Amino acid sequence: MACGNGPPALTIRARGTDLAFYPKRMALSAASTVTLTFENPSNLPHNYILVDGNEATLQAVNDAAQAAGAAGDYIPADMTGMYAHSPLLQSQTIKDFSFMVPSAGTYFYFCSFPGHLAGGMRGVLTVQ
Ligand SMILES: [Cu+2]
Repeated sequence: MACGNGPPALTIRARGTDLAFYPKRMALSAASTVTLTFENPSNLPHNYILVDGNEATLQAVNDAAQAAGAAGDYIPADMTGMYAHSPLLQSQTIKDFSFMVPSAGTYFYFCSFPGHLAGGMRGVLTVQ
């Protein structure tokens, strides 16, 4: 979790064939830039998309991601409802990405690779 001195840094992981993020819950401070290290030692491609804490937004962004398709790495070109996203990580890769933490509130993150949201690959970010 982000605390103490220095820029906040967090690690998120996928595992094996699980359709899940570890951790499933994260907490950050508002108005900071965070660097997230995404480790994907699993057997599947994954990404991380941060959206507002609204189920309808989550589903709409996931629908847009499916429309973007493999050619778009399942990431909508239109950032509507999105606060940040990682690149698509192939199996056995690690990537860092940075983003500005949004204002205080509850946000959802999920993987838009086909079938992964339906499989439960999602989590909750709390910003204080
Ligand atoms: Cu995934």
